Amino acid sequence: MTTLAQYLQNASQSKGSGCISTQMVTLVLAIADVSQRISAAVHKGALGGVLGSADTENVQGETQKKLDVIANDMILEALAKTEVVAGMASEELDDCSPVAGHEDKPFLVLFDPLDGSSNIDVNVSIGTIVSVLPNPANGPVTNQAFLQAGTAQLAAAYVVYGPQTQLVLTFGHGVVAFTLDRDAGQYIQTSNGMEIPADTKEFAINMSNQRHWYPPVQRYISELLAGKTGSRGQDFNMRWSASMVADVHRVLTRGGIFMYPKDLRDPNKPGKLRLMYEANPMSFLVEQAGGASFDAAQRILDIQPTELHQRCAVMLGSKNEVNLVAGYHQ
Ligand code: P6P
Repeated sequence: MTTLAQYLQNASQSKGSGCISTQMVTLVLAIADVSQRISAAVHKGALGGVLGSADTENVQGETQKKLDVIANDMILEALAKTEVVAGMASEELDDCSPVAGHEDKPFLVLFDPLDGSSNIDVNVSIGTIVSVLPNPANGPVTNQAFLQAGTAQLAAAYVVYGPQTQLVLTFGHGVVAFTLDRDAGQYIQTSNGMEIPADTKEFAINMSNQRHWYPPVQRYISELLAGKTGSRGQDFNMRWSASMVADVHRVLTRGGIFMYPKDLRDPNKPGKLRLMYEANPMSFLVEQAGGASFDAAQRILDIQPTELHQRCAVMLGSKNEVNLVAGYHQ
């Protein structure tokens, strides 16, 4: 039974390329610790008086849930205390949040504190998504410092608050998973190398948007729906949790393709999901597990960001399916 602390300690002492710094150990332990407190608040639900709307809006113009704001503030406070973070950016904050006096610290951290928060009040799995970038450390921390391609990430993680609370993590040398032992207050390693099968029979997309999709997605999904009677010659199954963390965790666990494509509802909007703290960390994890992740034209991790909260289309998961639908876009 390896605890997260033991795993990180071993990784910091490994001689190979998988070695991580002691500062990264400090950061990940702080993320794990605050996620345990978020998990406790999530699982208390109505009994903790934390459900419902905060009656405020975030930069996306979305109504914030009380737990969104609580989780956001908990993470900002916890990571500032690590003294290894120069600044943070969050879905819930208009601009980045520099850590005063720490502009020379090694990490920039971006996060979606509680993704899928529309599910909070109906007791469906939600999660925290985290992306770690190097701090350029060339002066004060501004939004510009965060605008690095996904390939620059030093680490990516999510915590899914579901029947179990699980932490899934990569430093670029494979994907490991830990399950929270609530009694012991410890994350225990439960996977030493998550791998996404190259093929799948399961797809995840919000079918209510079907009439708005562009032709390549129309074609791809109609082939899946045709099943045995169509060109694919096999039946497919559909899942849609309306929680990216829950859907991506299923893909990492048993394969699948997850899609949130750009559509005709707003041709100026490249998609719904955010690049910096949703698509990039999830794409890093998916690629590290042997999957693929594209927007419509390119590998998501290669996108050069221009805005902190920019959105992108997402097609990620089992690489043979992602490559097939990406090919339809060419
Ligand atoms: P829709 C949650 O709001 C989220 O950002 C992702 O977690 C999820 O995959 C998607 O939006 C759900 O979107 O349009 O189906 O509600």
